[in-house]
Amino acid sequence: MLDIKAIRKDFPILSRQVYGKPLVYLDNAATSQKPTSVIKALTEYYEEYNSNIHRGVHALSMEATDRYEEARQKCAGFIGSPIAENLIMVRNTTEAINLVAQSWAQHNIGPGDEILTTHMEHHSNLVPWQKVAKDRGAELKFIPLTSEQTLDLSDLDRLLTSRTKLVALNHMSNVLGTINPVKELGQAAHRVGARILIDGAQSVPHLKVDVKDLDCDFLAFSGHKMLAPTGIGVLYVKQEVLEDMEPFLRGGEMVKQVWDDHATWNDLPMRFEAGTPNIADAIAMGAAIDYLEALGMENVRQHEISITEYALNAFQELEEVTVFGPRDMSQRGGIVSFYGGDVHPHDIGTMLDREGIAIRTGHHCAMPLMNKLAVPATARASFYIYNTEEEVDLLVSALKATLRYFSKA
Ligand code: C6P
Repeated sequence: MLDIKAIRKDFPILSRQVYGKPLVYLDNAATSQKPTSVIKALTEYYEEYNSNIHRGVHALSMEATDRYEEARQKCAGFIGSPIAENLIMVRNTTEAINLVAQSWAQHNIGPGDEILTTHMEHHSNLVPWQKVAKDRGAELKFIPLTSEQTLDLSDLDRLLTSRTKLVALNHMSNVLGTINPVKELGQAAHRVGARILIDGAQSVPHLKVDVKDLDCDFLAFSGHKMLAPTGIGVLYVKQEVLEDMEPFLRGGEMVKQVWDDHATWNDLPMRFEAGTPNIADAIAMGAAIDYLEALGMENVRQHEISITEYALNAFQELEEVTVFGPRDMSQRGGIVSFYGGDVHPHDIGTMLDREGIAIRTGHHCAMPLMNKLAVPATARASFYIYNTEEEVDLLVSALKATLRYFSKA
């Protein structure tokens, strides 16, 4: 069990007010808030040992290098990778997926090959594959959705064939909260000789994700959704695949030797980290992982199951509201997207904001999914370790007042 009261004290921003009301922050799927320990890790770096890494012989540089590599180790431990060198530090999930598209897919996917994805992807895990398919003469295929907005795998044998070279899907949908069976899909992909990329942007912050257990080829995630600063993320790549990848960006740090007309590549993972990396934010991500590990990811998940169930029950009172995603909590995370009848999600978001309640509204960078759901946009509340049932009550009563207001308008 999480001690939510104690946790809330670690997040300075949670004590601020918005329009004179206590902040109710329910936009965690967009980005999470940061605890004091993460903010402190950032200031400590700049105040005490700011310097470039992997190239200095002076004390500050060696200290910063050690802390940066320690952060990589912590990220590796967090996702169950026995080897830290299999992790490439990037800016975010989007960059991680683009790295795979450029460095692996452009060289391993050819004419007539297929990439299998789903109708519930964030644009970050769709648009790069559209480009690969176009450049390489390959075809994009989609696993359809069931009426409960889970993946419909009934036709998987037809969709996944010897032509499939990559299965790319999210572990948890940022709109529906649906948790996808990525382990089973990985096994199915491997049976036909395909690789699997898991977009872990919404799962790694909220569930125990273990790359060995999932046996995935690629896992991408962002620090900013899991208590770390913006501008830092991770791409995990299975060893045998990593060795087969071309560099992404070219320049300093990623080379071993350079001549006038050619160069050789540095060891892994530096080969994929050209230029000065985001040192401060990587170190602060290490602090974020320490924080989550101390809570225990099982406890994080349990808390989110409990608060999401509470929210789903409370939403049943709102007859005019459609809630998306599966009802079974074993198949969903702490994301509740909804559509309030005749009231546009942006109006709902604006009215809730006046009550100090931060939710996200819009297409959530998942336009093809909006088309499937036949809505222009949704409103979305998303929970994390510091959210309480009282905050869900505030959300529901503000939502009731909003719907009442618009029904009179
Ligand atoms: N979703 C949301 O509000 P970046 O922006 O690169 O850190 O993450 C991209 C991304 C990729 N996949 C999934 C499943 C995601 O949810 C996101 C980010 C945020 O839903 C911002 S659009």
